[in-house]
Amino acid sequence: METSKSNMLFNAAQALIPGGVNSPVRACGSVGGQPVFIERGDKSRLYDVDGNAYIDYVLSWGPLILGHRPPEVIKALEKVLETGTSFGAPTALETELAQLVVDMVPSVDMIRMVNSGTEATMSAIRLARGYTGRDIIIKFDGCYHGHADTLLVAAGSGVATLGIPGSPGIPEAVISNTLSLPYNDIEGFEKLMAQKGDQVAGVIIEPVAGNMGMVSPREGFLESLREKTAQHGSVLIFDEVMTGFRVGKGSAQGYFNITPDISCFGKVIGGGLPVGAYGGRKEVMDQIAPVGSVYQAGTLSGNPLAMAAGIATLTVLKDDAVYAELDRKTHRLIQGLQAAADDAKIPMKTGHIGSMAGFFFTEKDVYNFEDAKTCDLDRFTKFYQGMLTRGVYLAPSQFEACFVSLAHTNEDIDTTIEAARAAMADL
Ligand code: HOZ
Repeated sequence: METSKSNMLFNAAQALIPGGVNSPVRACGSVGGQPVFIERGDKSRLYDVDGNAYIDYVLSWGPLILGHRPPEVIKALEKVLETGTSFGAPTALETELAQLVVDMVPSVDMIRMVNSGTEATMSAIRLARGYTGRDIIIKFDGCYHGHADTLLVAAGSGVATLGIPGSPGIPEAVISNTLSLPYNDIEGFEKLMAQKGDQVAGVIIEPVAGNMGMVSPREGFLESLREKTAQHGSVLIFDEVMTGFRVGKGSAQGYFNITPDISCFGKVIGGGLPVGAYGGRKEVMDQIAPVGSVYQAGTLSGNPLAMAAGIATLTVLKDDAVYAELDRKTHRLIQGLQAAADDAKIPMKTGHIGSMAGFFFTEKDVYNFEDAKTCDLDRFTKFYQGMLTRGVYLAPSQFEACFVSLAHTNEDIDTTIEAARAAMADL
């Protein structure tokens, strides 16, 4: 595969940007080789600077549920560009996007726009602590809620990819009130809540974990979080940055029929532009400045370009038929990958909820981060490289998820499965 231009650009980037990237996982360190530099995207495809084309299952790590350059989003951005790019003052677009979210997520009465998933979860934690007057936060090993100090404890995604326990630069005092338990550990959670529940400000969870590979909640797990937080007056925070508007029209909370107190969004809600958001009941959100005294701010929060992209995206997603199509395509992909592994007698566990998917090279079911870490990471690396050279772009880490867009065709899916069959022959 020709990569000389990518290699040249990567060398130049490394002289100026740590690791040559603006976010660690895309350096491809854990899967060997070097990142390809992208020239453009269109529909389901990425095209790199050396002319290689790829069927894209990263989709900018989830935001591009309509695919690259969907006409609805491009048209909305062109319209805003006729009036400006940012004003630092309210616009009707912010209210329009807020209304779309409130209409699609019944647990959300009010919502605050920010610029990333990290900002959304960081603000949600501060809100939970301000609303309850308590300090303790419970999270779950392998969940990644962005890189805010208080949440970089036993985190997934890039922290897991790089194999680092947390991060230097975070004082022990800052994380002493962050307690982390194994994902799906109902007994451990209920024991901890029995001991400390009345001191717990909030419990934050990825309702479907997507940053340790894709790991689904066991039956009763989310229900236990809801029951015990309500019992002890703690705030239940669903980090739906990845699952929001991805696993279904009502997000994961609609899929599992659980009502959190605060929801965090990102990725899809921005349609490819930088948007994060957090929302919940009015009683809780009224604690946020300027109404309440829990402070959070952002120069580019509610940026009109980002709002327009989010509005255009969610407007398409209001149609139930869209989710049926996304689910059908993703099911076709996952079924095909599983059949390919079974025929090649390669132990592989696959799964999807809506158009969020994942796979592990293992014969055991994966219920938590420890299970995920014991999967065959060498085989993942070989599969990743085998798929890349065959024109299929997967997340360069076992500890990420895959995504399908509305732009993916049956032919794309079938081509992917053929590539997987060929790549598995080399495993
Ligand atoms: N948080 C991103 C995926 N879950 C990581 C993206 C990157 O490091 O490039």
